[in-house]
Amino acid sequence: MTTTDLGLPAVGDGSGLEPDPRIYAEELELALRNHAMPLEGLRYPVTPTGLHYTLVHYDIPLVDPDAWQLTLDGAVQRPLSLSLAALQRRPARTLRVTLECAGDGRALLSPRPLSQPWFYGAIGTAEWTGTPLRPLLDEAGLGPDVVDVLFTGLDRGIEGGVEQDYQRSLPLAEAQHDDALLAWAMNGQPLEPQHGAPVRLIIPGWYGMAHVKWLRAITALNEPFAGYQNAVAYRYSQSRAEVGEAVALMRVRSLLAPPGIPDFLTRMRIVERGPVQLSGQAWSGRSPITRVEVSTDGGASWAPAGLRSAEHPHAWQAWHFTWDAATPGVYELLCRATDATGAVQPVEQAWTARGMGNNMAQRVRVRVR
Ligand SMILES: Nc1nc2c(c(=O)[nH]1)N[C@H]1C(S)=C(S)[C@@H](COP(=O)(O)O)O[C@H]1N2
Ligand SMILES: [Mo]
Repeated sequence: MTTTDLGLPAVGDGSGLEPDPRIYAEELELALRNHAMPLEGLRYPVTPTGLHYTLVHYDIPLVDPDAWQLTLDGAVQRPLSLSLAALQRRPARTLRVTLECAGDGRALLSPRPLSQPWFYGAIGTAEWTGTPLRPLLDEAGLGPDVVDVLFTGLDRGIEGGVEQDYQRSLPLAEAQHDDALLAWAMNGQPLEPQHGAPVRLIIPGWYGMAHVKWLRAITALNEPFAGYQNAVAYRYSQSRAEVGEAVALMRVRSLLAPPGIPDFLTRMRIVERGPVQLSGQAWSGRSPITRVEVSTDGGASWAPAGLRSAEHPHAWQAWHFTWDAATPGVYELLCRATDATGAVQPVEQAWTARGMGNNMAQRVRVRVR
């Protein structure tokens, strides 16, 4: 039997041992450090910064912005070193981008992979301001054999028994994407410590793990990066031993803003009979949302919702639906989105060993009174 970093049984390791269906104290501790967006945050087109989810693998580093330097080196002709002031003198852009943690929904899986136990809401949308990455790569002069660009954070820890700086690479074409930004502001304010101050990468469309925070180095590589976060942690596989496919772009997904009022402990929603206005958001990595459907009978039947067009191509799209809740009783509501590639959210979640890319249709229990 193998164990996780916490000394708890690892899921899907072939040992046949399943974790306790109850949440472990270690998972609760992670959940308190890394908060989700309360789902009422779906009512805002741009998530207020304090409501945006956060995920930090190790510790939030203490960084002096005046002493901070970003290096750009590796397989380049002219290595660069930039201060924050130098970076901020460069052309700036602001992009509205939805970020989602690839592990969102992990705690709904059975057996439950042991990690940050997200249920819903590892999600948020912000206006990110920074300078485009591509001109910097051009200035440094990428070598002819570059295939990957590696982003290194100032945070360090141990994961899967491996001591490491937090590092993620992007394939060259993604690092050269027009909308890849080195961002120093979120919603018009300097980045807060938990969101990567003073500078983080924003790579629209990718799950959260690619948006490296507390950036200290960018390194052009002639070989694909084989570090832990790329090669081991963020994979779709049926066991921890299996390498599987790399986690990359956000899968199509939608969420429902909580209707009515909640019961404090169970979070069951209570609404009055009659027409109920339902609304939410829908998004997909690099593809606009073309359809959102709502079910008010546990998935037996579906009806189309109204959908806002994708004015901000990297941000979620609002949807709305009027439910005629004529008869008192308990109902299960679902919403599911379809994107322009034809990808649809599943109603049942396919299980993976690390609990990544969980995009099944959300279920919300509502009592009509
Ligand atoms: N340096 C560094 N960058 C990081 C992480 C981290 O732990 N260290 N976590 C990643 C993960 S898994 C996610 S989901 C996003 C979360 O970004 P947020 O906390 O600003 O929402 O940051 C990513 N960038
Ligand atoms: Mo994440």
